[in-house]
Amino acid sequence: MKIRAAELREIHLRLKERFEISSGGWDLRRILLLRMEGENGDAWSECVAGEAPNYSYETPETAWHILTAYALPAVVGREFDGPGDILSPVSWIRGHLMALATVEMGAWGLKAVEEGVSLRSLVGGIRDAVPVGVSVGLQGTDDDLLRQVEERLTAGYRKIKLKIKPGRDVEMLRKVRDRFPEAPLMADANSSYSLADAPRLVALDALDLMMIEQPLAYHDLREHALLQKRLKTPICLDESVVSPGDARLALELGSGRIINVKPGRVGGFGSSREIHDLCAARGVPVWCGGMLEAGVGRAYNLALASLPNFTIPGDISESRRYWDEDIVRPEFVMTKGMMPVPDGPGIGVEVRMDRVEALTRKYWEKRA
Ligand code: OSB
Ligand code: MG
Repeated sequence: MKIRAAELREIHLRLKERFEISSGGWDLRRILLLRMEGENGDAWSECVAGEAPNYSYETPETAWHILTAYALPAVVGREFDGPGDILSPVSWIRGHLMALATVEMGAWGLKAVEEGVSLRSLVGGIRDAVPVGVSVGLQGTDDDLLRQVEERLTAGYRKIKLKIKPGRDVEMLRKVRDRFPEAPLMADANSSYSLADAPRLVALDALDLMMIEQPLAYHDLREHALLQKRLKTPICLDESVVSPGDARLALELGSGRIINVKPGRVGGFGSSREIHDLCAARGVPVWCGGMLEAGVGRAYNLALASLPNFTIPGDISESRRYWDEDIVRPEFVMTKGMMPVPDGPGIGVEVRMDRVEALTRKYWEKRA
């Protein structure tokens, strides 16, 4: 596969409603979109770096820098076997996995286009549709939260993830549980607790949650293992796992019993598949997380979530949960909590060029 040109842009896309987590919030997404041209077609990919360095240290600025100063100049004009070696010229770069994942995933998209197959079959997916959930941000009041949960359950979502932080946890979740005794609920703390808060977290065991996501510090697998020993509820790791090696260590230490795989966080589909496989071999389920992606990133997440060990509903909600209008056609819509996985060639949805052009704030390109 030869990369003949790369085109990077930053688009601004307003969320329908603010999304808030323990460490900050999003109103507007500033999304980097990459288009790579091969000899036989082109493919789009999306960078998931958030606007502030709260979830990860990466931002649109750092990703733009890594992509335009290093990664894209190193791949344009060169020949590769495929997605597995596309990052080999920049293997010396430390970190910046969200930036690099944009290129790696784009190579999967391009390979699918050039071979005339769907991304889903190229990556080894086995499902036509996947069960999906929704992530509900912190709300101003508990009544607002109850209304949100009701609306999402009525829409058919099969897992409701509630963001928590110290002071907005046990009592708030108990109200939701009392109102919806049977609902598939989980909580995500985004690293806002310490081991000293263990009693608060142990109190969550009474609420029949599917899991508690990333309660402790993003770099601390040891403390997650100590906490898991005290909790009945499974811990699910998000921020703490950025590589297959982290996943292996986490499972060996007992830091959690479930892993949320976000391909952007771990550097692309190659390491996502490795994490998927090593979890499958140990009987540990995984699910596909989200980073408030627009339609391009969502198409990649869906393809990944069609792999066999993605058995828990992912944070892959419908386009209309995020945007007034998505950047792809058709938009992502679910039926009874199941989202069809596109099966056309490549990512299986069309990028709406008119809309992308209108939303573009910054542009860069390089041709061989
Ligand atoms: O922790 O999973 C998270 C969004 C931005 C940053 C971190 C997270 C999230 C979500 C949103 O929970 C999931 C989605 O894309 O719907
Ligand atoms: Mg999370």
